[in-house]
Amino acid sequence: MEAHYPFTLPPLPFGYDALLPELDERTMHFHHDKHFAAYVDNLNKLLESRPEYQSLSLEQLCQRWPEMPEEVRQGIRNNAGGVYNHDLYFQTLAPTPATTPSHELEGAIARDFGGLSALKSAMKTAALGQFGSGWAWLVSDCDGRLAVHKTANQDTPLPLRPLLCCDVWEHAYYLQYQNRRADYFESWWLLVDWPQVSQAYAKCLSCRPRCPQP
Ligand code: MN3
Repeated sequence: MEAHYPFTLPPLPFGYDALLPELDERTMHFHHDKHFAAYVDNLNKLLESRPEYQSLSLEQLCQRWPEMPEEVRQGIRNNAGGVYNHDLYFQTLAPTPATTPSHELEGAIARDFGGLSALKSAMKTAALGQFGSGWAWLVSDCDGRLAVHKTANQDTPLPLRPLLCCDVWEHAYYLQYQNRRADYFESWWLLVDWPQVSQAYAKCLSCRPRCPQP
């Protein structure tokens, strides 16, 4: 999301029932229209009286909160992150059956993890190992090397390039899966929009600033 203040809620890129049976309509409605929308509204409210930050992009807001005054710092951190993370989350879900990664991404996954099933295991370990609310991520560095990370709350892995994320806040699955985060993860994995993730990786390779060489 390249946008600036005022941010708008991107529409869900498919119908609310399009991800059944893996994610149900009620979960999608609350997650997108209530939770995601609240992050957008709260971020706009925080920025309303802060013209000095209104020209910052979402990615800049996600990375520059540590230098902001205390009264807005935590709010910007939580809500800019909430907008950024949910934007990627909904963009990288697709109605089943999902296809496979591009040749280029598949090669990078084989090189950096040993294959798609090893990547899935690493993502699952991150998703299940995140204590409390947070996210599991597939990221690329500026040289195209892939890694899996987890973040707490609404923190992002920026400036690493996020390619794919699994929301492990209870609001992402509790209505349908209750406490069964592992079952939700398995369902989420079936919904990954690999063409979208591959496109993000290709973009990352084409405009990367090279990592500083040691
Ligand atoms: Mn969420």
